[in-house]
Amino acid sequence: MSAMESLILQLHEISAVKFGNFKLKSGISSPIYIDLRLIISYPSLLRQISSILISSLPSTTQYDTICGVPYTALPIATCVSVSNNIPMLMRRKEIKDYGTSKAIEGTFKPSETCLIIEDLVTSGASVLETAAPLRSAGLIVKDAVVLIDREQGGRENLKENGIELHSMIKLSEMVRVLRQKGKVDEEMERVVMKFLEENKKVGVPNIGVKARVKGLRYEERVKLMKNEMGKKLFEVMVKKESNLCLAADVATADELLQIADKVGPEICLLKTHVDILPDFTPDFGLKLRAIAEKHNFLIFEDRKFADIGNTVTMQYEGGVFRILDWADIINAHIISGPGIVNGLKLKGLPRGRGLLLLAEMSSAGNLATGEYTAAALKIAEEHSDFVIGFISINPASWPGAPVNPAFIQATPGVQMVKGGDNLGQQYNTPHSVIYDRGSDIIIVGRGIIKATNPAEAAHEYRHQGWDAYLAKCS
Ligand code: 5BU
Repeated sequence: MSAMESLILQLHEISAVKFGNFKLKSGISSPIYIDLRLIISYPSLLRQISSILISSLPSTTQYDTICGVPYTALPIATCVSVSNNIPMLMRRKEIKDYGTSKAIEGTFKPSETCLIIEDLVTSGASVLETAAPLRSAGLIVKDAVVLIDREQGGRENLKENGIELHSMIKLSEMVRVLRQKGKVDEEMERVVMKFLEENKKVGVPNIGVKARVKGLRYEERVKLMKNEMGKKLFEVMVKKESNLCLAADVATADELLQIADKVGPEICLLKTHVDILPDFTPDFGLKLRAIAEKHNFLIFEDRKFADIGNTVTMQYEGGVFRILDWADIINAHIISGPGIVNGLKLKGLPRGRGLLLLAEMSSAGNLATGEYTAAALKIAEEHSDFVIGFISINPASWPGAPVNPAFIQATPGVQMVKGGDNLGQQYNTPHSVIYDRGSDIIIVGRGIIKATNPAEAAHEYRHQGWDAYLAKCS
């Protein structure tokens, strides 16, 4: 008899597997019920489960720590931790409002990988509930291992959220073994198999509408950021209590320098479209940098590079604008593939610059969605020495959200009232962008530059953006 068969028989023996008619948490009636809470009363069984759980993982699975899904998987995770000498973390179901009020207990380093351990997966919702606070604390969650997979959509739901499910026992296999060993009759096997066939896909409640996760403060996130310019941006944000970026789309370079000086105290970042300035001169960069230094903000040229690696190196460094000389941060589309990042990095990294990838856009009908957005995230992870984050619209809705908090999310399409212009721009409010959509920086253009008093308007946007950030962290 294989170890797995023996385990299945023991689970049946202790009545952790029952046949009959049971109402599940999701509301549906099931002919089979599994209660793994019982295993703590059988230490030798718990020990067997823990050792098979780890040995059943593919050898390529990497993890630095493990975390059990509360409550049933906590003793399993503890046992795995102790017998394999793997550090463990614990996720609080209820966050205390005194003391440290941490969602995750235990020590870990940012960017470490955490393996989730679960007893039973149906839709995968509980695994996702545990993955969310781990991810927002900066841990990478890519795999979950489960004792029993009920084969009701959990694997697929988790995959959509960037988690691969490894299961020791599939429910159908379990029933087959119990039938072979004479523990259930043919009729019950048929009923259970029919039930599994008919209930293959159980939707995750609220999938897409992710539970709100307390945001990590910028002071913590700066420690996760690899790129020096990205670190500097977080530091400026903290120092100035500002997550406001001005989109300085004014008519002339002169006007730009004037508004930069007026609005400078309110912003962490100033965004330019240098190719719209008719009076651009080679000393523009120097002048803007002097104002940036005076008011302590960074400069972001919204160039949206999109060509092959070799071409963008020249566009970045050369031409009339010589963007590399004066822009702290630039951005790029990923339509041409990761070569564009390599090209820009070649020039930008030695100069201490940072790159934002366009993962989403604000305009109606744009094509930067779904797999495109996911590809941007993947490229960013692979180039986190240079990529500091994303231009995004609703990162809280991305598969696998919350997105790695090492990355900064900057969102255009922001005004005090939801709406749009007549050329497809779509606006959301500072609060909804920062609090609901999980962004970090609001990028505001016409909301400020067309205001009667731009400095006053910027002051108001800064307050709204910062208050939403504070609310998100509390
Ligand atoms: P507005 O005046 O607040 O609508 O200006 C928005 C700015 O952000 C403007 O400079 C755009 O070029 C920029 N932008 C955007 O609106 N939407 C996007 O998806 C991207 C950039 Br990327």
